Order: sequence, then C-alpha cells, then structure tokens
Amino acid sequence: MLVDKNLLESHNADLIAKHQKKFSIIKEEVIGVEAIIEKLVAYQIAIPSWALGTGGTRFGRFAGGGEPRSLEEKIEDIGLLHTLNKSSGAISLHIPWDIPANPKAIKNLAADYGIKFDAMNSNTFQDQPNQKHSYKFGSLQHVNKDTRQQAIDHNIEVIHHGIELGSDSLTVWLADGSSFPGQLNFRNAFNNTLQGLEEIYKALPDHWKMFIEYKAFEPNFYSMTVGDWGQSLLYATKLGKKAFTLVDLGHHLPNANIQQIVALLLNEQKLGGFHFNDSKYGDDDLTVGSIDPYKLFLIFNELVEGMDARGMNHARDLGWMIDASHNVKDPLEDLLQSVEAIKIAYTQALLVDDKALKEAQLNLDTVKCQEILQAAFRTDVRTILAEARLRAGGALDPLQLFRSANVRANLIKARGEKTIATGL
Ligand code: RM4
Ligand code: MN
Ligand code: MN
Repeated sequence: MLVDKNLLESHNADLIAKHQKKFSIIKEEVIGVEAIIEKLVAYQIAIPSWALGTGGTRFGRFAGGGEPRSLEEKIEDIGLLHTLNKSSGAISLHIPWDIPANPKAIKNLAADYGIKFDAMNSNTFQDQPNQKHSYKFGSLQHVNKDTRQQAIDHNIEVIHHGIELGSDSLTVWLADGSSFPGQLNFRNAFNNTLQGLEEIYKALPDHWKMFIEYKAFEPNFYSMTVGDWGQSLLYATKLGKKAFTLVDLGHHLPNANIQQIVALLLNEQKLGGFHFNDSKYGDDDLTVGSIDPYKLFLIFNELVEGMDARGMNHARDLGWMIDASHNVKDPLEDLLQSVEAIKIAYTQALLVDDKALKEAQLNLDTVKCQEILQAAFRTDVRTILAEARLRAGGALDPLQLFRSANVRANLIKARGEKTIATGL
C-alpha cells in the first residue's frame, strides 16, 4: 500500500473541522442526502489497466516516470486510487497486455486491495509477435476465414482468462473497417463479423455479458464495421440477451446527442456499459468532465431516469469504466479527477426533481424544464462526495493527499524514470 493508514488519518484530521461545517449546511439544503450518500458509497468505477501510464499520441510519447511495469504494479496503483477515493474498486484488463502468469496469485493480490475484475478486453487491433495472420485488414470481418478464426479464438481465450479471475463480462472493440471507398463489401463485412461474434457468444458462461463497443472512425476512416450505436444494437439484438451495446463517450461523430442514445438503449434493455472520457474533437480520451461537464450531467440524468424507470441497481446493473489516455498529466492524478467528475455528475443527476420535471414536460413548460435541470447541475455537491468518501474510509481530499504523500516521487524511486505501462 503506497499511502499508509496513519497518513490518511492525519490528512482527514486536518480537514475534518472545515468539512463538517460545510456538510452541516448542505445536509439541511439537500433533501434525501443520506440516500444519496449510500448510493455514492456503493458506486464503483473500474480503472482500465492501460490508463495507468502515459499513452502518448501518434506523434510521440513522453514517459511520466514510475509507471507500473507489470500487472502486479498496475493493481498496486489502482489499490492506491481505491485507498484514497474508495470508488475505484475494479480493474479492467486488456489481453494480451495483461495475461496473468499466475491467475490465483493475481486474484488474491487484487482482493487484498479490495479490487474486483471488471470487463475483460480483447485485442484484435494490433498484431502480436508470432501471430500467424495479420489484422491489417480487419479481424472478424476479414475476407480470409483463417484470420477470422484466429480472432474468434483470441476472444475465447480472453473469456477463459476472465473466468479464472472472476470477471463476468467481455468487451469487444473492433478496429475493423475500411479506409477507402470500394475496399470492402459492407454486407460481407457485417455478416462475417456477426458470425464471429456468434461463435464468441457461444463461449460465454451463462452469467456473463458481452459488450459490443462502437466507434465512428479511427483507425479506419471510410467505414467502421461497428461504427455506431445502431450497428452495435443490431449485433447485440441478433446475438441474444447476454449481448449489449457499450457507449464510449469519445466514439461519436461531433455533436452527437449521446444522452438520447443512452435513453433509447436503456429503454430497449440493451445498454451494457460505459467508457467515460471527455473530448473536444474526436476520440481525445481526455479527463472526464474536463471539457463539457454539463453534457456529462445530461447523460447521467438520462441514466438515472432510465435505470429508475426499469428498477435497476445503479451500482451493479451496468458496467462503469473509465477509458482515457494521458499525455500531459500524471495518470493517477488524472484518474482521481475523472472518478470525481463522474461522481459529481451522478450526484447532480440524483438531485434532479424528477416529479417536477415530468410535470413541467406535461405542461409544455420548457422554461421550467431547463430551470429544474440547471438547478441540479449548478449545485456544488463536492462536500457530499467527501462525506461519502469519509464514511467509506477514504480521504477527504484524495488529490491533495496524493500530492502531500509524494506518491509519484516514491513510485519513481521504486520503479525508475523510464518505465512503460501500456501495450500501445
Ligand atoms: C479504443 C477503444 C477501446 C480500448 C482501446 C485501447 O479506442 O476505446 O475501448 O480498449 O482503444
Ligand atoms: Mn473505449
Ligand atoms: Mn477510444
């Protein structure tokens, strides 16, 4: 453990008086604050194993120092985040980047930190050393049957790794598509992909879910074979009740109304999970809430309304994950900020006066509808989050403690200046 208990306790002791003063005010103002705190304590956000180091861009990568060099060190880093914020109790692995040499030992290590194994991610967007068939022209869509079979086999292998670790979902993101008109027969690409997904689906244990992640562009720029939520929903519907659509916030064409997509997918019981990040232009993978926190709030407003309409459990019934990349920030600081932003938006959505909003909608009172939403969005809920963290045993101010405990400097001392964490 990188921040010891005494340090955490003295950090909280320093801040407690000021916190209590603020909380005593907000608890009078916010109706149902206790129920909100309970929901916040339960709500965990999975950290992707590849976001613990600097990702770089296609122009270069600037090593951050002290990055985790192994799966064990990745778990250690997430353990640290979870110690501080009590909200990062899960890890999402990428295979083959994170193949556990000894699954039992890895499972025990994660359990020591209170960390579960979230969705497993397969990788058919890169060629691995000694791989027989190249994915340069796609994987499940490929014109060559053997290449398709290799991609199917890889996904099934990922499921097996996940079973050993106690995960219960597989995320399939395909880079498949085409970069030039005429390169691909769209129908054949779709049908090949569907057939491949069917084979993978057959290998899923009964209690598992399969998430089909879509992306509008990149690495292919003319067509993507799972290019939008309509295509993902088509695959998921054809596959069956264990298959769902996964929404990555950065995977849409500019200005897409993601809140509406989310509402409709929930309505169809086909929303499986989320990859949170923020963006200004495309798949920028920036810190959650750093560019457009209002949009994030509007998405959460649909999530909360839609999940409540279906009687769903907010913490358990969807997969919640960050998918970000870091170029200029310390990855761990960035992740602390992202988790905080997600929980802020969630809390604000819980504050929406749903009854009044529905009434205003029926009365065609557009002005009132906006007032209701923005009243929730403009509430400063950070003290509620801090109280939830405190009750769960975390830090009142995780970022401040991360800095005052000199975590990064200690990591550099232990692991070195030039380490590489991701497989990208
Ligand atoms: C993709 C996509 C996937 C992630 C990879 C690394 O753009 O978002 O979810 O696994 O990047
Ligand atoms: Mn993603
Ligand atoms: Mn992405």
